[in-house]
This record gives sequence, structure tokens and C-alpha cells, in this order.
Amino acid sequence: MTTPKQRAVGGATLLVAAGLLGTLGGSASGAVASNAEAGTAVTHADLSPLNNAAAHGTADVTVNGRQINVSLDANRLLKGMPHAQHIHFGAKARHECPSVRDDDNADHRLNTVEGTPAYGPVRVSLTKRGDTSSKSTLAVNRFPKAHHREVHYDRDGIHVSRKVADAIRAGNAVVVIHGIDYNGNGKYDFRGAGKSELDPSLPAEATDPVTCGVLNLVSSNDSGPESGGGDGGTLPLPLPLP
Ligand SMILES: [Cu+2]
Repeated sequence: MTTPKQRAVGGATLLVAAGLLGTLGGSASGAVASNAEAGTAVTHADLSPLNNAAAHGTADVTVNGRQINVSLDANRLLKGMPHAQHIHFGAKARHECPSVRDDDNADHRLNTVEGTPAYGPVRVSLTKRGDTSSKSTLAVNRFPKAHHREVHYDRDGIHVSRKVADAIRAGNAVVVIHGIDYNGNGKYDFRGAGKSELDPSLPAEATDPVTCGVLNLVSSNDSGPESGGGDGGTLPLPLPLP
């Protein structure tokens, strides 16, 4: 019988071993993918308001290899309207939510593009059905509507690229929900803030970000080379488990 403490010690030793292998076996990285897909990582985001909105919520994303399960709850959104929601990531982004300092044109609102240096481009569209790639960034008809000003969203088995899976595991991905009623008239309209910078046929109110949170790692049962940075090759590890 293995106690939790023993397992924890074993895991720590494993990390050290994997780190060494990562240093020594740098050239053996070709077959890492199968290892990288072995573990499960649980991540969580607290969604905070943007653009002086009241919207907030939580998002939980579990990564299994290149598949993710997403559970998202948000409230105080614009009632009855669809809200685009995505996982954003950019290798050169800051991996955080934007602040007033990102308001490049000083118009006192953050549009989606102004937030990009903070959270990067759309990588996963959290649609209710069908495509979940960045092609569905503005697939208005397939995003949840905020009945009672709330969104409760669950979707399992969303396929993502290895890069995106790794970014989520590393705590570098950001959940963003869009759609904000600046002028408080209960709908998305052009009088609120003009045209969207993403699609001039849409009001900016439909695409500006309303709440945002970074997905942070909660737990992971990854083992082997993946824990050491994913560069350890496929050599069998000497397992120093008790
Ligand atoms: Cu987005």
C-alpha cells in the first residue's frame, strides 16, 4: 500500500530524474508527444470583469492529451444575448488579462484587439456544438445565450493542438467572454460603441471582452518526461518509487 506521502516523495524524485534526462537527452525529443498525452492536468480560472462590467464567473478546464473538457459558469452578462467565449493564447502574449494600460486609443474601452498583447489570439472557440477552432471566433449562433444573465457551459472532448494543450498546462492560456451592453439598452447596438474592429457588420458591443481569467494549474498527474519539460525522449525512466 502506498500512502499519499510516499507517492508525493516518489513524484518529487521523478521530477528530478526527468529534469536530468531532459538535460542529457535533448536530442531524443522526437517521440515525446505520446508521453505528453499521458497525463491529466486540471486548471481553473476566476473570471474578473473588464470594461467596467459586472460580469464574473469561473472556468475549469481539464486537459487529457490533446483533448480538453471545459466547464464554465458566468453571471451578470447581457440577458438573452449570445456571448462569444474563447480560450486565448499567444506565445508572445503576457498570459494575463488586459488592463486600462492596454487601451491604446484611450477611448476608455478595451476592444478585443487591444487585449491581444495580454491574452493572445483566439485558439479555442467555446461553442455549444460543431467547430471549436479559431474559425468559429464569431460564430454567434453557436455560442451560449445568457438566459437570466447567466451562462452555464459544459463541453467535453474538445480537440486542441499540442501547443494549446501545453499552454493550458503551463498556466499560459486565458479564458475570455465577450459581449457588453455599454449603453444599457438591453441589446448589442451600434450606438453603444460603434462597429466591431473584428467585423464591421457587428456592433463593438457584441465583441468587446466583458470578463476574463487566466487558467492556472490546480493539479496534474503527469509523469515522466512531461514533468521535466517534455524533452526527455522515450527512454524508460528508472522509477525510484517506494
Ligand atoms: Cu475571445
